[in-house]
Amino acid sequence: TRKPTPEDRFAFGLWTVGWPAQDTFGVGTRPPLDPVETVQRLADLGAYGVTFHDDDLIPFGSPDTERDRLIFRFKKALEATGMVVPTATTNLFNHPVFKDGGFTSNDRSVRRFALRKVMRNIDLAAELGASTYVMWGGREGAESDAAKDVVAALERYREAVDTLAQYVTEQGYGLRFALEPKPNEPRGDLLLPTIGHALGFISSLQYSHMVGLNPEVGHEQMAGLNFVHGIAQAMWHGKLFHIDLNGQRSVKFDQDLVFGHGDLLNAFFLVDLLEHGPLNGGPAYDGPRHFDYKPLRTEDIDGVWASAAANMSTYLLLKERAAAFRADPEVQEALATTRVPELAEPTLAPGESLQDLVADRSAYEDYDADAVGERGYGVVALNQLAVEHALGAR
Ligand code: 3MF
Ligand code: MG
Ligand code: MG
Ligand code: MG
Repeated sequence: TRKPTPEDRFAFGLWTVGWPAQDTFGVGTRPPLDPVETVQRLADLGAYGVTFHDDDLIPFGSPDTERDRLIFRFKKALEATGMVVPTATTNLFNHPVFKDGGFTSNDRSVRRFALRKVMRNIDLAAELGASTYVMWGGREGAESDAAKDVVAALERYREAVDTLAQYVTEQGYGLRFALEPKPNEPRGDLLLPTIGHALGFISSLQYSHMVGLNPEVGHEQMAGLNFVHGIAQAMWHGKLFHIDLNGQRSVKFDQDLVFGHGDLLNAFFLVDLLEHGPLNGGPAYDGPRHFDYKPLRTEDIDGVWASAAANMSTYLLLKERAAAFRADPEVQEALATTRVPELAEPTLAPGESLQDLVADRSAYEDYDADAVGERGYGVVALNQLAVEHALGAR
């Protein structure tokens, strides 16, 4: 195992370790956790940050005096431990009022209530020094194609995000938004189901410069997608503002397993990409390493803290393995064989015009496509080197 330090910038949502493990088929198996205890325990384990939905910290409908009291003791725990709040978010999915959505409910009064609920927690997020505000549209979706005008819903979603960005701008808060895509669950189909859908949506915003993504490992994998590819595209757009790390075993219900307890090899390449940036150079990820997982329902409270530690240890172990992979001269050689560095070369030469390309007989008329088609890329050998590094065999 590896023990983290605050410099590793590991963060957890209050709702992760605090999940009492109720599910669709059974009641909770653990008592609720006090957020103050969570902050202390996570600090002891070496995390640097804690994140929350408004309702994780202040139960829905609490009177103002109770709200003030809960915030006060949470702040004291942060001060005592040195823990930070890098990110906050809003619960727009638990209360029955949101059963048809928050920003995209057919009921206009619900949409207005949702906006005000978010604004209120944005004020708290700014006060606590958060720099990212996450928005996961848990109830933004439908089960029936008859009951939701998806085009109108997207228009309302856009209105909501732009209105909140305007609010942040006018208040002078140093916050950016990170949208979290998910294909389904709890709704039958969710809006902004994947990284790609969300990127397209962001480009339609008036405040698009303030809005990026908070992709979650399991969410893309629930859609059968390659998470590393999704993260690479988010990076390419400059939109990887935040990340939710966890594990998922294939296309099924949202498992929220410990990081690395799903597709371990994809997790290895993910850590490599986050820590080192793309193979041919480019910025690494510099945000919090945030875990959004659920301790298994089988676990007692000791198992909860063991699972929190497991997330961080697995990340650090993969980070070590990824560093060894990058530093290995055999890997560098294998990368050259597969022509990975060549992909960084522009397809047209510097200064080459379109006319030059059309006139270049070596590019087409004299090109020996059959000979090039016969050549192998050595991908399996390279991949095996990665597997051996991931297994600690090199
Ligand atoms: C659900 C999620 C959410 C979001 C959270 C913060 C409850 O699958 O992943 O966790 O991450 O709302 O954005
Ligand atoms: Mg999940
Ligand atoms: Mg999440
Ligand atoms: Mg999730």
